Amino acid sequence: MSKLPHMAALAMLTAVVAAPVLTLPLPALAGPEGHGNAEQLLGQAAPRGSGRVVRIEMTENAYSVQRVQVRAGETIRFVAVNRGQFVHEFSFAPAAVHAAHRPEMAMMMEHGMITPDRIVSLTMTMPGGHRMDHTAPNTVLVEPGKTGEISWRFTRAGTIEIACNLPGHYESGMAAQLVVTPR
Ligand SMILES: [Cu+2]
Repeated sequence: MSKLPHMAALAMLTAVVAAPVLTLPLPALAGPEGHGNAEQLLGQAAPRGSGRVVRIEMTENAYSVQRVQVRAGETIRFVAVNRGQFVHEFSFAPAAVHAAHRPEMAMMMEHGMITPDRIVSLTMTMPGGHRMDHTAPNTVLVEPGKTGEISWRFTRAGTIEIACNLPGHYESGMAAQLVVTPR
């Protein structure tokens, strides 16, 4: 990946940014690719509000469930309630996709898009025109006291991971298994 001119500008603006973040290839920094594709996500988004409700509470730093099991062919309406003091993410993807997403989340916090207890903006245009965003259909950021939801139609069997990728949260155990059994 070539060094892009705006990355230099970015580095000057944010002297405190950790060096590893700046070495990320550009496509990993934003866009739905950073959150996985339909095959990896075992299905696709369904109309908002549709599906069987699976309710999950979020606190520091844990989900109220360790494992969610659904069946291929089902539409699930995940309702993620934040009962904690800080912003939490409800998102599902293969573990490797989450891992790739975590540096992006750290960068969003470093740039003030997200503070520990507030979502300032889900999109941001960087010097040079590169956009950072957190608007993929398989993830929702939820402020304290609020509820986020995702309706998803599962079409393939598999096991992926529910994770909060805010800095330090996954590392302290904010993850659960999402198992999709065959039809
Ligand atoms: Cu969290």
